Amino acid sequence: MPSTLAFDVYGTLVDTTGVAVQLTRHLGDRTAVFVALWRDKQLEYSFRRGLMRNYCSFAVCTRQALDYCCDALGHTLSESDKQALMAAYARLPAFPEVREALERFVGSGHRLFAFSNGAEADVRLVLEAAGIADRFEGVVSVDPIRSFKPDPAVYAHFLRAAAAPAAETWLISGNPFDVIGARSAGLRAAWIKRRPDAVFDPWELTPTLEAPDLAALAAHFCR
Ligand code: LAC
Repeated sequence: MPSTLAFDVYGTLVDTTGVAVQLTRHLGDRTAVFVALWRDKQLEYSFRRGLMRNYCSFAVCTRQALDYCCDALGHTLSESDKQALMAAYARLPAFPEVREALERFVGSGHRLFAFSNGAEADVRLVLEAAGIADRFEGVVSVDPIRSFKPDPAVYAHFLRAAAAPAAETWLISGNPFDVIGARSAGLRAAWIKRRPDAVFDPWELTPTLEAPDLAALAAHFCR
């Protein structure tokens, strides 16, 4: 039965650790620590702004998190270095299996959407740079709601924007907080467990499905 599939973008379709290539020049063997803190802070800022009802775009969360990491880890980067890093964030690479897997989902009649904290124009640029924009029927951003995942309002916004019933809609995400948010809002959700040692939050809400990557998930959805 064809479903409506809401693909999370950062950490699910594109690899946020792709910025490491750019950062290694500046940070050497401390790159991995910086990249992980940058991602954690970016998400923390989005959660806090959602709770505070003090919305700024996800790009602002990303940039402020970058500034935080430089201060916290004692790295001085020039404004042009920071702008180059932000530009790299707009050109993150797709995970290797993504393109082919998306093709399989489309070929099986599923409706595919990108559903992200990122503003629509930013998400479109990332998908185009990764060469996967043409796979999606649409891009749904949290931006019109002026809040972030996992606010239930943004999952409700997705269902309205895609004109899809919750019972036939799946969130597909590599981010456990996103999967839990979607489950809490009444959607089904698949967790893409990209690292064997990744831990899912031990809450009462669990993924409907789990797969190591999108190719494995496509094998389940496209029999
Ligand atoms: C997104 C973040 C959660 O794309 O990765 O929505």
